[in-house]
Amino acid sequence: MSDPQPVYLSDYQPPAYRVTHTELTFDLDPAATRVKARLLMERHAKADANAPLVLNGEHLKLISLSMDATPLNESAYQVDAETLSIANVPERFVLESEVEIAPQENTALEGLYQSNGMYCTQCEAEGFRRITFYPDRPDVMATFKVTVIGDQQREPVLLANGNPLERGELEGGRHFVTWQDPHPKPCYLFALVAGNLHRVEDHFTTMSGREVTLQLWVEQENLDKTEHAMASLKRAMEWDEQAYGREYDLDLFMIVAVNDFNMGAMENKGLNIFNSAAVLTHPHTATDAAFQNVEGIVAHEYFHNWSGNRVTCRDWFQLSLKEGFTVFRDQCFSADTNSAPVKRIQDVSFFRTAQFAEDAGPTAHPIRPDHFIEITNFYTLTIYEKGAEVVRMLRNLVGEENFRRGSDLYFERFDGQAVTIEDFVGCMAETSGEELSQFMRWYSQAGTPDIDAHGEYDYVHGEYHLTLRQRTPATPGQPDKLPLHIPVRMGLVGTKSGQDLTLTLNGEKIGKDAVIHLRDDEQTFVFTDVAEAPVPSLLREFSAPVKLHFPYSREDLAFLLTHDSDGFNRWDAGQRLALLALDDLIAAHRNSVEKVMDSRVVDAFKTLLNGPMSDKAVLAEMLTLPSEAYIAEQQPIVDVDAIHAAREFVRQSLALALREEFMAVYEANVTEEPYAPTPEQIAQRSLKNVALSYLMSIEDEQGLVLCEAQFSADHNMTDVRQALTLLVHSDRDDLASPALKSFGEKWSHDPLVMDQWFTIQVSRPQEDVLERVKYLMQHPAFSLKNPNKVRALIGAFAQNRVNFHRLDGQGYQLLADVVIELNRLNPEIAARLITPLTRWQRFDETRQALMRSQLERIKQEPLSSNVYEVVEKALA
Ligand code: 0A1
Ligand code: ZN
Repeated sequence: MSDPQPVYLSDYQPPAYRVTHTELTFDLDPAATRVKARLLMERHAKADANAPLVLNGEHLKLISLSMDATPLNESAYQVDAETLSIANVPERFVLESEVEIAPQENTALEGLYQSNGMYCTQCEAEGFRRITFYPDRPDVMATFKVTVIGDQQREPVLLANGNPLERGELEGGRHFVTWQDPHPKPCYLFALVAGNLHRVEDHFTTMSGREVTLQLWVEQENLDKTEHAMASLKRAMEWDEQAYGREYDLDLFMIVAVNDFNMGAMENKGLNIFNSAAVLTHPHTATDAAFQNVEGIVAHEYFHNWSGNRVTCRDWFQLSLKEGFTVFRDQCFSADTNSAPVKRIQDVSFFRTAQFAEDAGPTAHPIRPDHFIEITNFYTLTIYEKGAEVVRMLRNLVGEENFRRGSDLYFERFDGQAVTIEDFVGCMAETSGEELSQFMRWYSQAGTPDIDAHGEYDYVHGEYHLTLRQRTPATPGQPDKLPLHIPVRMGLVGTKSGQDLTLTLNGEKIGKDAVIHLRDDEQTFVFTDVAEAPVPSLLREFSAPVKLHFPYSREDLAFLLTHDSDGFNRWDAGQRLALLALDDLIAAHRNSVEKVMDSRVVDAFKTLLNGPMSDKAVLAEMLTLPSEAYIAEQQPIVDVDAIHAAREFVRQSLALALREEFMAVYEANVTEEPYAPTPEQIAQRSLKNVALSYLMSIEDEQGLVLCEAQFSADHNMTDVRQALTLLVHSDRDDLASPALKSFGEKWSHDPLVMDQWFTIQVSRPQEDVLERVKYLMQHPAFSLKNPNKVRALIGAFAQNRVNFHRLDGQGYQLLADVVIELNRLNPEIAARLITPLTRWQRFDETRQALMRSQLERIKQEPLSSNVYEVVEKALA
């Protein structure tokens, strides 16, 4: 708790001793679980013969310790708060220990803890050291044999990684199961679950014809919420065989749902543990977005079996090696399974809002950081999502075929090993022959590159000159940046023909849609044989994670919106057009000038609404305005009230001008079909619900009737939630209050639905939200110990921009109060929750001072290393 010190990548040393085989016995008890460990250990060939053995261990009560069956007396070893050291050890030895731990006291949810009375574990990144003394680092890989002993009544189900080997009854109503995992693994992939669980079972035949049993373990009342996750798992298994040639490698694959979990899910070998929110679905309790999220997370964890488990990370600085690659894999899977353009639009839209903000703030870090205090603070959008963007660029640079050959080589060459990002990129370089050394800078430089683009059409020579200039802003600890290798996918769209023109660069025809490579600070690309004046379509499909600035006129954007052959850029043109209009309105609001709606935006929307409805999912995205958070990202100083007012004005103007169109779209997309999470149905619902939200923005009488009817029809959660949200976010409390009440009563038994009930209420724009948050914190369904509840209520409130940023500072104060309390209970969640306060530089001086004073107040507390690291950076 005092002045925690950072670890540096440059200090990496291979372990002096490794564990070749690990045997564990757990005698479960909520207050005093006994853990016996038997470790077969040997000195690393290159290690000094006098190197002491140093094991990690925290919050452990040591009961006994012996080496090669001889008990060690107390002078032979040393124990402090974090380690156990033994000065003299032979080259090979068997170390046996017994420790006591208290799962019921564990509110940090790292190591072995209890959730709803059931035992479960979370060991990534450094949680195993709370279970037993061990070299808790990913480059120590061992086979495991684990015996779990529990009470037959309370814990009829006893699970661990691998295959069950033996089971039996013991005295005193106890029983045991022994599990064996033949695949060497680092201890962060260890898992144990014990409790009164129920299962659904299915089977999968792998490409080589092996039968795998698939089990989903849940509490009894959730048995009817497992179908979609199971179906998603089977699709993911098949996809990984086809797309990457990867087959599952055990006879059993298990997923367990737990209510108390810090993150989404965890890829423990053969025994994935999931936050119940990331696995349970039912048409009446989960929205389309939740269904899609579950599919993606189930796939993500499954894909880790190869990208993460069979081939793992040498050290935690390499985290993006497994996470960036696996996110990229799950993105491609979801794109193949659902609507590819919509998946890309949604991913990029989220990325440009949240990751860009992270990259521009005080906690900005490279995809491969070079130091950290607390690794759990680095499970970030940069490591995950930017890491995935970099893998995507790599695939586009080397081409799909070389990428597949590169990944085959990577999995084959490094199977069973703990490796680095260089090993991964090296395989891609090897199979493609590409020079990737400049590209590697993406991994070490933080910050989002700005690209200033400028184009000129030379009528006389029929040439188009495109100049691109790149600059990556300074980030903490990195004042100067080198130029990156940036692939820019592009086309030139002829203003007469409305078609992509053939691109000729340096005398060579490169197609109508091509990638140009920006490597220098500034480069000019001269396209010849350009027969008509074009509008450039740049960074198609978001080919690099950069901010692209081009001085498009509104006419250019309206043109691209209808003519660009790239669906992603059509959507982006619409967003840019809306942003230009929003800019004017924000300025008008600030200057107290009357707001006037840009007719070009109305015309563009009208064209969309009257155009072909062939891709409803994309259309729904195109009709959605940039979020307040994304608009804020574009402003030099964020004015939350002006942004909110401007966006509402645009919504209402569009609704007034296009009321008939929205009404028609709504009616054309109502269906009585039974709910299914199919791309077709999801697209219809999104379009219908976007239309409804416009109608409700003007509290249109007919819209209100439709909204109430949609709520009462109770057809599926997507429709019910949207209707309830629109009612609650409207000024019609007379309609909203009874709806909220009946919903809350109906679902009081279902924690995942109650999470939604909390979120809907605290994200409304009205001024009473702060009081509501305080009131709801006392609600019996709320608990600070449950991360989902904290996210649903407090996290959602901090995203409510007009209310969180109240000028009296009470929003900030409430968040700081919660952070201070959570710092004791669950440091990992506490550290994540601070994020909105760390962005103080983006606001006006009054708010800056208020936000900083709350950070200072947090800093006065005795802090966990997690919270300490974030607050230090935020105030630096
Ligand atoms: N590896 C998991 C994410 C995860 C990380 C840390 C956790 O606890 C501290 C839990 C899960 C994934 O990528 O899904
Ligand atoms: Zn992951």
